[in-house]
Amino acid sequence: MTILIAINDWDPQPWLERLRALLPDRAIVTPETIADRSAVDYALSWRHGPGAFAGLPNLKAIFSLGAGVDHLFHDSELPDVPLVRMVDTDLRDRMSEWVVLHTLLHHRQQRMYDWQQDQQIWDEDVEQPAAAEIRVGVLGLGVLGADAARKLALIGFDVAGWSRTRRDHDGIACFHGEDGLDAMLARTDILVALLPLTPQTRGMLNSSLFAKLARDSRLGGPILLNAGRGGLQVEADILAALEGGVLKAASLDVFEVEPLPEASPLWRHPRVTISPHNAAISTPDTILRAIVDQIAAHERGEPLRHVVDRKRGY
Ligand code: NDP
Ligand code: OXD
Repeated sequence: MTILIAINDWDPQPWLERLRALLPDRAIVTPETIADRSAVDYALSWRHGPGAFAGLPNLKAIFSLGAGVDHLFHDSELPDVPLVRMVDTDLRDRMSEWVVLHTLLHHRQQRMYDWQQDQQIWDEDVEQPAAAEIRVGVLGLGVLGADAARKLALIGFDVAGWSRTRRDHDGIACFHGEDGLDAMLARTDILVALLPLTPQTRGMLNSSLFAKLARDSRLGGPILLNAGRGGLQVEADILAALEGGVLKAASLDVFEVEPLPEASPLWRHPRVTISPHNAAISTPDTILRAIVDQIAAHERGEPLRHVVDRKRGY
């Protein structure tokens, strides 16, 4: 059995080393070292180059090294085999940490206190609303969104979530479909985007959506958190909304173009907090263990789990 691993934008070396350690009896190849294309059974990808998986007659499945699979669809020669996305507790917990961190950063007005510290200002009189007074709306109630929503609710926030199909989660006000979106936005002070990038979701974080957010936030205006995908957001609209008071602040982990170009005004915007697409990083050990387990189960005749629905795009 040969496994082909194709990685762009991340250092492939730790992945190769870990995979070889986990599967010492298997041939592990890259697009550059592949010798016999007919020997490849499984392929692992993070933003693989177009055509990297073409002409593999015995390929059984392609595994994404991340939860998102939009990167796979950039390849017009993607073979017609099952695509498996990453579902992993480590990835899930890391994402929830980012969401909780940034929700609290805005809720507790930490950027303002950073500024006050810099200015040596001691001001105890700034209003601190309780978590229960802050309405958080999570776009996407999948593996990551549902966990983040649950953890925010545990802290005490008034949490709602939105999905494509109906979902029910205790303690979360659940909305779905197009009608459900407007209803959720109207009761949202902090909007958290954890949607996959699909033709339906591309560009949806735009001026028209921001205008539907609640205007009576105890935080002084709506706040956007996006750790889903940069393609969900229209950055010119975010900047205009910040300037026009439609948004109060934003925390962004993902961008239309990554790395975020030096010239982007987002870098220096005083009310934008940036992280470099690392809200939930994939670590070779946990991710590859999950994939190796799936391959072993598949070889025993068990069905693959977390298979992507190509029509839905996630
Ligand atoms: P899931 O597939 O488990 O969940 C996706 C959720 O989005 C589901 O609730 C789904 O609805 C909903 N959804 C999809 N399309 C629509 C739509 N058109 N309208 C309404 N709801 C929609 O994905 P995960 O939770 O595992 O991951 C979400 C995304 O997070 C990934 O696709 C990836 O882009 C991003 N990500 C970012 C990382 C980072 O470091 N920044 C790390 C990992 C992931 P339904 O429940 O009805 O299917
Ligand atoms: C992912 C990511 O999709 O890291 O897992 O963006």
